[in-house]
Amino acid sequence: VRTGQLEDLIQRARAGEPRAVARLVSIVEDSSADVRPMMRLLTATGGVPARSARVIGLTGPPGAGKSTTTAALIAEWRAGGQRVGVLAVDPSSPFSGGALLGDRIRMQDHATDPGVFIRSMASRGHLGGIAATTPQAVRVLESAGFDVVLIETVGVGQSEIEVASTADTVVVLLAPGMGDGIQAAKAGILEIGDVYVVNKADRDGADSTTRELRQMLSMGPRRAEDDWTPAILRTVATDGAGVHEFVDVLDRHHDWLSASGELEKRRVRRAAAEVEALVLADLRDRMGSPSAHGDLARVSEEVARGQLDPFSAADLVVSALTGQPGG
Ligand SMILES: Nc1nc2c(ncn2[C@@H]2O[C@H](COP(=O)(O)OP(=O)(O)OP(=O)(O)O)[C@@H](O)[C@H]2O)c(=O)[nH]1
Ligand SMILES: [Mg+2]
Repeated sequence: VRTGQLEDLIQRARAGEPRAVARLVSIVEDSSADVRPMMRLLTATGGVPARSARVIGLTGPPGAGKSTTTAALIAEWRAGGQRVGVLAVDPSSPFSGGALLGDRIRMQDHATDPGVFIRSMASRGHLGGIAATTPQAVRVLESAGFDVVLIETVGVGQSEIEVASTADTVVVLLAPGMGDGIQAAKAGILEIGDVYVVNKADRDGADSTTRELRQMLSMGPRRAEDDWTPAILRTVATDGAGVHEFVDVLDRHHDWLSASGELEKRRVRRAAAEVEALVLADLRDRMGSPSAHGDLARVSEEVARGQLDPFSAADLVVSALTGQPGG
């Protein structure tokens, strides 16, 4: 794609043309060479403003009802006239589409609404991994004028924490009867949530899951008086019960973020993580070059023979990679 075509795409995306938005998100997802000029253009033309979109991360165990909840949230936001972008990020799969087909089916009510953009993304193996690609996709949606961007990701492993922390507001969604749901969700998840949702409240065990959750959260670090206290809600995503209250809590959290200055802090922190991921990806990339391999082979022999210590060897390789003195 030439610069002129990129500019044209960006303009059409801003005008709300779904196909142009889809093209731009694909450029991010494919880590194509166009991603650099695109990000430059988006920034230069004020396309990534002081961030007008609210970014909400939704994570939780497989099958807890994240996609059903997302579909219910979309309905609420659309009723309020907001444009909604959804990124369903599958951290475990190098392929997009297949594994998340269920999501498309669940959200298909919204598939023909031009005010809704839904994309399943797989990011493993991409430049900078999830930590870099997700925020870039968010930037595209923001510059295309979406009011809310929701990132859904399965809570397995460490990656969901990475993805969730791309968001302004992090929602952890649990369901009863998932085999010690909260234990399984690990302590890590109990530290990242601004809002906790016990979905499938129509099922047995919702009470005890809520109780267990409240107890575990109360054991967390003491909070300052004006700090946000994580909210706990119950929903039945399949029939919409509790979803209205959920939207209210998300609004309250957004207000708190803005008023407390936390919004700005989180965004700077996120930008730092995004840039760091790109730096590391760049170094890893350079490490793959023949000359870096040559350097590595040379110093490795010296390290193996006891002629060079491994730290000095690493410094030599790093300085060759970056053209700067390492260490
Ligand atoms: N009874 C009941 N079933 C629900 C509720 N919410 C979702 N489900 C069902 O639970 C199943 C999983 O829902 P999904 O929305 O796909 O869950 P998910 O968390 O997105 O799943 P993954 O993306 O695969 O991790 C579906 O069969 C839903 O219909 C609920 O509140 N009550
Ligand atoms: Mg899902």
